[in-house]
Amino acid sequence: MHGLDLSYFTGKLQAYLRYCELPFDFVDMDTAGLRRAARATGMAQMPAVELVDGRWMTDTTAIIGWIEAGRAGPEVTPRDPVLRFFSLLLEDYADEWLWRPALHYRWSFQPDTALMGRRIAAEMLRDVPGPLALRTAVIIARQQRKYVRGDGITPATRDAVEDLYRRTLAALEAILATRPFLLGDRPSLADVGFMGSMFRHFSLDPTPARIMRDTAPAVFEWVARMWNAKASRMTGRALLEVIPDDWQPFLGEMATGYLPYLAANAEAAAAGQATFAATLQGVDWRLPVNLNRVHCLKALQTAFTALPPDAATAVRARLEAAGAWTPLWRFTAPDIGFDPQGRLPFLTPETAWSPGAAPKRGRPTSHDGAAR
Ligand SMILES: N[C@@H](CCC(=O)N[C@@H](CS)C(=O)NCC(=O)O)C(=O)O
Repeated sequence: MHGLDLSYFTGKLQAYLRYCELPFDFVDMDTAGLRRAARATGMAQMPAVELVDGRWMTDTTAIIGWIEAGRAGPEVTPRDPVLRFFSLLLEDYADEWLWRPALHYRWSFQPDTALMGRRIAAEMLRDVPGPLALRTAVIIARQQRKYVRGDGITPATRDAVEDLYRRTLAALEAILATRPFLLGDRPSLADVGFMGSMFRHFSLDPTPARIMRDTAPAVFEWVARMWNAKASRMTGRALLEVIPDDWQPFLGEMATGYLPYLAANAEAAAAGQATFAATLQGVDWRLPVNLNRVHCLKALQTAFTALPPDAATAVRARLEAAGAWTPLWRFTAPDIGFDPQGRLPFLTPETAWSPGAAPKRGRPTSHDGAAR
């Protein structure tokens, strides 16, 4: 696995592979390593997985999906189609909707910015010439431009970003007071999804880590429990058979925040816009169009459409009760030409985008906007 010891999605995939006890070598990316991964997968993002047969994989959700489909039995994906749908939904929500607060805490608070700027400069940018202090300043400026100011975070929206983190901790804390993992006595895809933000960002960056230690010690403990979990020690332990009521706070956030955001983002992408305005949970935002998240909406809509009839009825009823059904379908995700042959996680520069799709400069790594 090529990645970085401080990266959101690298940490998520490491936690999954460790849990499944799939052996891998970890290669710390430098800028040449990122370019090499981009040449192999068509995506300048981490982590990237280089298999022993020479094939490369990108995108943690797709990588986990491919591994789960190829094993004797899935390790974290529930077999029941209703639970599977909601686990995918929660994984996607955790991946994408907690990204903004995770990046905000890392790049808006001085101690976090100084520490992580220096670490990225010394680790990822170790093959870039120039003094460490200059490399640190360059990476801090880039991250703040892209992931703070460029992702709609202003004095007017900042409280909403921080409130989302605190509400998420409170919801997780309540769940973990009653059981060791989010869907029962062993980890599921939902736990893997939340490891992205909770592990490498919120439990380790100084400012959010202090909030976690002070207000959500059970979440702090769960992060370590997930990191140390091994599937071979879980025999006999079960997942719940229905979506628990204590997932309701997340479904509520999806109904009022994440899914309306995905719909507005997809609509703006279809109109060819670079940014869009949206009012979410009473807060006015100006946000960059994110093509990766058009793909996320499409994947969720496709996952629903593929459900067997009984499961579709049950999923719809639960989404309607949470107010999440209407925003899920408010806008049908347009075809943006990403992965036209359905090859994920085995993308290459030739297959990642259909010819004539998004302008080259706007093709996302993953969290890039469409046209910055
Ligand atoms: N959807 C992708 C997201 C990967 C991703 O966004 N990785 C981040 C680091 S955690 C990245 O490479 N960002 C590139 C950048 O900041 O330019 C996945 O699940 O693997």
